[in-house]
Amino acid sequence: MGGWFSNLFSKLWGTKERRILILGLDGAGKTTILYRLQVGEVVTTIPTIGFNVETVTYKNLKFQVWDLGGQTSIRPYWRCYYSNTDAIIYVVDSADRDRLAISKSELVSMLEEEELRKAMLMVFANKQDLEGAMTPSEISNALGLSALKNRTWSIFKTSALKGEGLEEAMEWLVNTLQGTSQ
Ligand code: G3D
Ligand code: MG
Repeated sequence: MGGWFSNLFSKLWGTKERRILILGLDGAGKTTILYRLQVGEVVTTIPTIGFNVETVTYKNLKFQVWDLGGQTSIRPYWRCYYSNTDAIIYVVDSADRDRLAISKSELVSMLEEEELRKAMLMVFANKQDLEGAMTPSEISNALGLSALKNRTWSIFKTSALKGEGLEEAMEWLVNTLQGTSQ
């Protein structure tokens, strides 16, 4: 069990389930992040419609991961996973300039979902270790984050590969979730 994780998240232990979605285009680094949390077994399920959902559950926390983008026909099925989401971690490959526009449109359509109205948003500008990686402010501008209305959000620079930036980001998550407790 990752020591930093349980120390950090201990503030949130309780009976209330906390649901965190980790989303973004394929290749952004979501699965790597999930494993980096080192909170236990990652369980992969393939709902009948055919998209992989990776889940890690630890105490009252549940992290769920799937890839956005690609087939639009499966989109309605994502809704099954949206209810009671506390936070969305939106992962962007900071070196993938070509797909940033697609990443933005996926983010925008996801945030339109009624069931995600209250979920806070954390954007991970991932792969900061790569040469030519865009800065968080470039990514923030490209995603139009400053235009978000009625949404608690923040952006973090991370390198899931090197394990950098994840703890700081998770600290923000815990503190912000704590502020919305009961
Ligand atoms: P996904 O789950 O979002 O689809 P993955 O993405 O976690 O599978 O990561 C896709 C590839 O990017 C993997 O490489 C992974 O090692 C790499 N990756 C993830 N995070 C980082 C990062 O911060 N920096 C760098 N340089 N690479 C990263 P492979 O080679 O296994 O496909
Ligand atoms: Mg993956």
